[in-house]
Formats: sequence, structure tokens, C-alpha cells
Amino acid sequence: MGKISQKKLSKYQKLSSEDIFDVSDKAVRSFLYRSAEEGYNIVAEGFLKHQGFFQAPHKKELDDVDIAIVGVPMDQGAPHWSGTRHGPAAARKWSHIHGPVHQMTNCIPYELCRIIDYGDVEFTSYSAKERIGDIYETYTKLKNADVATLSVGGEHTMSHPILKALGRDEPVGLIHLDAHADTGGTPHGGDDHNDNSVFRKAVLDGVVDPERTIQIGIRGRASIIWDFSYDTGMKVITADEVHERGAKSIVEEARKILGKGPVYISLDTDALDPAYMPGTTLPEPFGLTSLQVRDIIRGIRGMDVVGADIAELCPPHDSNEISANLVAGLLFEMLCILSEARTARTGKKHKTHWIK
Ligand SMILES: [Mn+2]
Repeated sequence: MGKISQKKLSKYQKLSSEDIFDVSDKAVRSFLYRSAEEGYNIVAEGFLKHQGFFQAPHKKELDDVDIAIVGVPMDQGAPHWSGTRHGPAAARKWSHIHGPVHQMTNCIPYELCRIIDYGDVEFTSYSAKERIGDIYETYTKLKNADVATLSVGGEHTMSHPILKALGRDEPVGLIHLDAHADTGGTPHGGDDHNDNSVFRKAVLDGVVDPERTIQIGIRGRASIIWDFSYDTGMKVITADEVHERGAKSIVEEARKILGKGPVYISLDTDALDPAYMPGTTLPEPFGLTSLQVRDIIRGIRGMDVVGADIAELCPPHDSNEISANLVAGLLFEMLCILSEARTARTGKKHKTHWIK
């Protein structure tokens, strides 16, 4: 092979621009310039001006907000490893290297919705019961302000008070990815505050419709205690079934079961195999792959998603922070479909502004 010809080199030189954002897509280019002026740092290095989830502006006021990303550092309801209280901080840190443009759909959430990092739920007590009350109060405030939420735990106990606030006027359908169905009774000597009975409680409160619920990735020794799921008409898909059928077929079934109504997504990190997600409170082998989970979430695109969460990220047991990084990547997938669903629901697009 000889040298690259002068003709080709001049062609390449003409194509190369001095422009810092050498991007031909007009929408992407305009976002990159606008956000850079407002302090968003695409390189995500140094001391970031905006340290919220995905560099979203941090705000507590809820007027003019479409989506709040909220950390829930709840830790007391997980029976095995502790440490999920550190989940929101780890996911927030790793979120800075994800987004702002979806690589397949070109979705830019910040061009569709006014998104904020609301910070973490502020607890008023050390007691699990009181903390669950604090979560409920926070999400009631968000619901009253008509703000959709993307939440990061914290262990799965948090999803019950979130759903109680969110589903109070209209029950939601549920897409639940988890190793465990979390529809158990009340274990641990009658202690009612645990991550094992979250969705039984949500059904009994009338805020989740079990006939519009699909639980995906279920496996392990606890599988014998999920009668409530089957009895109430939830669709339970084991991890083995996902491996046999593939993500696409599972998504088709989920879309059929949930139909047109409001949808909530709840992802427990232990849905994933510990090989992909070591930083989880109760690792179960033979789980889903990162691509299966990503493809299932991508497949929810276009449904009326009104909220989503990821629970049980446990940084003290994370290896090389791969779990926090994966959680952040999956959160961005969720943020994209949540922003699109919000825009479809309200019929309005709003830009996120870092500076008023
Ligand atoms: Mn769970």
C-alpha cells in the first residue's frame, strides 16, 4: 500500500472543521452549543458546574418542572447486604458520562422536558417506618406539582411509598424487572418494612393493577413464595424464560398485557446476573444480561410511562464501579423514554435551562 494521495488528504482536510462541535445533525449541534453556554460540560471532567444526575440543574422548587430525578438513600429494609444508602451518590457520579443524546434514537431529553435533579429524599428519622413516611411525603409533593419522577435507590422498600403517591388517582401498570417478585407476606417477626413485600402492598393499596403487571427475571430459592403474584393475575416471567425467548418476545408480551394505560417501570439491580451487577444487595446467579435488560427497557418506548426507578444499587459491594456505571446507563435509557412519554402525554415540549 502506498501513501494516501494528496487529493484524498485535501478532501479530508476540507471535511475537518475547527468547530468544537463538529456535528452535522442540526438538533444535536444546537443543543450542544446551548447547553455549553449554560454550563453543561460534554467532556464531564474537572469540577462540574452542574453535579446533578446527567448534569441536570439542581432545584427544589417544582414550578415549571416536568421530570425530577430523585435519590432515595433508603437502606433498612434489605435483609442481606447493607449499603444501598450510597446508591444515589454512586449513580449520580457515573451519570456524568452518559447522555445527553441517545445513540440509537437521537432523543435529547433536555430538549423535550424541563428536567431537574431534586437531590435525595431528606429523612427526618433513623426509623424505617418514619423514612417510608418521608418518601411518601416527598413523592406526594412531586405528584401534587404534576412532576414525573425517575428515582434511584436505595433498596426496593422505597417503591411502595413512591407508587402510593403516584397511583393514588389512577392505578398504574407495572413492568418489574427483578430476581424476586417482591409480593411476599410479612417476614422477619412481623416487621412490615422490607423489600420483600413491596408490590403486594402496592396492589392492596389499589395503586398497582396486578392484571397490568409483568414481572421479569424471577429466579432463585425464593421463587416458592410468590403465590400472591400468580393468584392476582400478574404475569411472571422467569430468567430462564427470558434466556429462551429473548428480549423482543418479552417486550411484545409486556406491551400486550399493559396496553394503553399508565406504566411504571421498577428495576431491581438483582434482575441482572451478578457478573454484570455485583453491587446489589442479594445477588442471584443465572440472571439477565446487561443487553437483555437494556433491550427490554428500549422496547417500552412509546408506552405511557409515568415514572420509573432503579433500586438496590449497593456500592460497597461493587467491583470497579461497574454496577454504578451500568445503573447510570440504564437510567439514561429510562430518562429518554420517560421524556418522550411525558411530551406525548402533555402535547408540549419544554427545554431544560440551567440558567434562567
Ligand atoms: Mn426487589
